[in-house]
Amino acid sequence: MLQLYFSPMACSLASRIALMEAGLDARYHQVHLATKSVADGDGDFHEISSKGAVPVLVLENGERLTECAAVLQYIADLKPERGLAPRPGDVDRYRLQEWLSFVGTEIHKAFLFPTFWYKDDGSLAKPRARIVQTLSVPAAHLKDREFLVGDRFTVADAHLAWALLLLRPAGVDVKQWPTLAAYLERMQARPAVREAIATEAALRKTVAA
Ligand SMILES: N[C@@H](CCC(=O)N[C@@H](CS)C(=O)NCC(=O)O)C(=O)O
Repeated sequence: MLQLYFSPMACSLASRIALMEAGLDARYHQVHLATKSVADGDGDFHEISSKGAVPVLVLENGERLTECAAVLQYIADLKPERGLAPRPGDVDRYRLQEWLSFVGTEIHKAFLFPTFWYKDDGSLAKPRARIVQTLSVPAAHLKDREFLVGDRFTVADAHLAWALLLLRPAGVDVKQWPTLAAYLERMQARPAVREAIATEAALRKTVAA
């Protein structure tokens, strides 16, 4: 069975959403990122991945895959009939990679990561200013589209929906982009997305308690 190392509401949530949208069972291992420990294992998360970051997907053959973009596409390709990624060779497959890269670098690493990991000593002013311009890109793209790529839900939507969910705790109101607010609502109305978020939000509360 596939196994996913995750931390509640971290970027690994997109992988949980993808697994659920694909209808794939997995064993989930919760990681405490601050201490790099695995809740149900022998403890040291660095023994699972030298990167010390989630997601880590353990494949059926025991290989480990990291990086949201790779993990999400791998999951999508396990169940091509679900249409979670366009087929390789289709130009939309590269559109999908374009969005996965954009979310992972321009939104996650440029804004969410520093906001959650570093103290605001003034150094967050530039990322905060830039995120407004960054988010105007998917906002414009989604003006008359339901999904990021093509006309159906893909793993790129799982990735963006996760990033948008974290805007509020990061102090940014998604409502300033009505198309993004409406998109996030649509994504959250999907049963798999709703269930994945509810599961991790509950775990997050337990961790915080
Ligand atoms: N480039 C990686 C970034 C993964 C990442 O930064 N994950 C965060 C959680 S959202 C993490 O585990 N951070 C812990 C750390 O970097 O120490 C990816 O796209 O998967």
